[in-house]
Formats: sequence, structure tokens, C-alpha cells
Amino acid sequence: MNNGMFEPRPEHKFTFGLWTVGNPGRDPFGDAVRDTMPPVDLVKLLAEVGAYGVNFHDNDLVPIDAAASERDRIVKEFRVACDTSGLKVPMATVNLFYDPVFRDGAFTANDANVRAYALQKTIRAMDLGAEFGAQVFVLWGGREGVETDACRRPDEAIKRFREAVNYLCEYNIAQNYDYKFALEAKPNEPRADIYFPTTASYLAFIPSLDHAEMVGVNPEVAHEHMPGLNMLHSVAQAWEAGKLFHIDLNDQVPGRYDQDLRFGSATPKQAFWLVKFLEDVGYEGMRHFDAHAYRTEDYEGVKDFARGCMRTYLILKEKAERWNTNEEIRSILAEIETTNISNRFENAGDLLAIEFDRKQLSEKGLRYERLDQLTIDVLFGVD
Ligand code: GCO
Ligand code: MN
Ligand code: MN
Repeated sequence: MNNGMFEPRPEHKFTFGLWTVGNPGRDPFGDAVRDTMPPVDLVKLLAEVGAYGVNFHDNDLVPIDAAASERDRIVKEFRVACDTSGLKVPMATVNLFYDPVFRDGAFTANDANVRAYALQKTIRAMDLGAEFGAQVFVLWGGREGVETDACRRPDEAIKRFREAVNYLCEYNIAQNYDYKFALEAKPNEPRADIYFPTTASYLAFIPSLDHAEMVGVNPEVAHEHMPGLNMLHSVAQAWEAGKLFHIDLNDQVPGRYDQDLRFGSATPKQAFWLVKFLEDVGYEGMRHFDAHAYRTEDYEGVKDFARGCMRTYLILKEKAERWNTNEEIRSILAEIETTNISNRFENAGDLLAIEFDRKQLSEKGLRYERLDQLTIDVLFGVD
């Protein structure tokens, strides 16, 4: 039903990571359930389902131990695949979590050699992304954390992390790459605790950087839901601070392990407010899906998963338009905002002189029950 209407188009800026559609279904309790698909085939799959772009970690594309000649061959083949299918590479990132060398973290590790290696690996990943025209570089510190706080003082970790990001900004300037860095927070998993557990933590940290203007955030639905936070509120704070450089869309039931579910599949109402916000404010960045298909699926199911993420986004976008133009919703909103007093007072004396009728102010019904039911009506298609 309504297939044309919810068909992804390039202007929707839908992107997927190689690691998302390429996820073979391995988890801590079981092995891969799907054969590993080479990056060039994943590009074809993404083009077939209608994505705009593909993102990658350095090692999604080039194995960590690849020789220079192998790297060049892989890059060449991948470029041909992207050009042929018309897929862009808007974002690149670095894997600082898989290899055992990062078992104690990367930029925050206690061993200075590990910290230096992490920086070297990151600038190489920046070089790789720049070859494909990536404009955003995501930094997710998956291993920047602890099982025991005996290992280091957490404020020392913050200082080390700052030093690393400052270094990367200098490299960005020296190479003329013009990247925007997007810091991605997550409270735990794979470490017991990860430093900078929420988007708001990074927003507080960014102004302390040498090149704060170059650095923003990449909030992820699952990462805000895991500790029971409101993704919309985190995104709104980032947006208001001019720091929403990227976004990771997926879904997650609060309080569970990291689920990475298809966008909108577990908490559709929260997804609705999020899509409505992004569309209302005119967010122009990528709509990146950082999720993966159920472990039950074959590659046809992976396509269903990818199509589902985009379709749900577009359905919710249409619902947001309906919400915005719904007569009753509009009239309730107008009623709520009615005010006959200025909230700016030249001097405190003006404010102190006013006699407020507290009783009258507390008597007015706000009609949020009705407003929320109208939202449910819109979402269920009975408006
Ligand atoms: C996770 C993260 C990652 C990052 C990715 C980009 O929970 O594993 O969301 O998927 O987004 O590493 O840097
Ligand atoms: Mn995640
Ligand atoms: Mn993510």
C-alpha cells in the first residue's frame, strides 16, 4: 500500500554502514548465521534497496593487516562499485574496538604506545575516508572505559581523550580535509562502563577542545534508550547547540542489552517524535541507520530490514506532516500558547510589581490528554 509514496529517494539522505547490512549475525552466544558478503556486493545490495550512501570503518573495507598493494586494490574496486551504483560515502569512521590491542581502550589506554597506535590508525582512517569524499568522521569510543576503576582515574581518561581529539583536529587542518568530527556516546557494552556515557556528556566536553567548532555529536537511539533516556531530548540539545553533525537511527527497548533493532520497530512513538523533530527543524545531515537484521534472516531478510528502516522513516515523516496540519491539534497548540504577558522584564522591579493570580493560573486545563490521543490517532491512521 502507498508504495510509491514511501519509496526512498536520494534527497532523503538514507545511509547504512557496511557493518550494518554486512552483519553476519554473530553474537556472544552464537556464531555467524549469514556468509560474509564482500563490500562491493554490499554496495550493490544497498543500491538495490534505494539507499543514498554507504559508510565504513577502516577495517570494514581494508583488513587491519592488509599490505599497501592490497589496500590500493580494495580501494580501487570499492570506488568502481560506488561509482557504478551511484552510492556516496558521506561518513567514515575507525575501528578502535575489535583488535585485542584495544582491550584497555584506545585514546584513553594506559599504555602510551597503544594511544599512539590508536591515533595513527585513526589518521589513516581519515585518509581513507577522504579518498571517498567523506565529510563527517565519527568517533565511537567503544573500548574507552573500564571494568574496574582501579585502572586509572576517570579525569585522566578525559584529559587523554581531549589530547587525542585535539591532535585529530590539527591533522584535519593540516591535510585540508574539512571533516566535521561527530562523537558518539554509549553508556556501556562492550565495556562495563564507557566514558562519556551520554550525548550530553560529549556536549559538555566539546567546548574544552582547541577546535570546538570542528566537533559535534552523533547521537544513537539505542545508546540513549539503553539507560532509559529520551533520544529526542538529547537530539534537541545537540541541535540547539549547533552540534548535531550526524545521527544513528535504530531501535532499542530500554534496559536491555544493545539490540540494534530496525528503526521504529520497538518504540514507534519515540521514533515519530524524533522524525518529526528532524523534519521540523530542517536537519540537513544524513539519516544513517546503525542497526542490523534479526539473526533469523538470510540476505533477502537483510534487504527487508534495510527497506523497513527507510520505509518507517518516510511513513513517520508523512505522519509528522499530518500532525502539523491537523486542525484540532493546531487549535489546542494555539490555545496552550496564549499569553498576555511579556516574559521579558527590563528590570526586576517590573516583575516584582506584578500580582499573579496563582489560583487562576493553576486552574486552566492543558488538554495534553486530548493532544496525545490525537497523536495516537495520527499514528494509527484514524485521524
Ligand atoms: C555500536 C556503535 C557502533 C558505532 C560505529 C561507528 O553500538 O557498536 O553504535 O556501531 O556507531 O562503530 O563508529
Ligand atoms: Mn550502537
Ligand atoms: Mn552507532
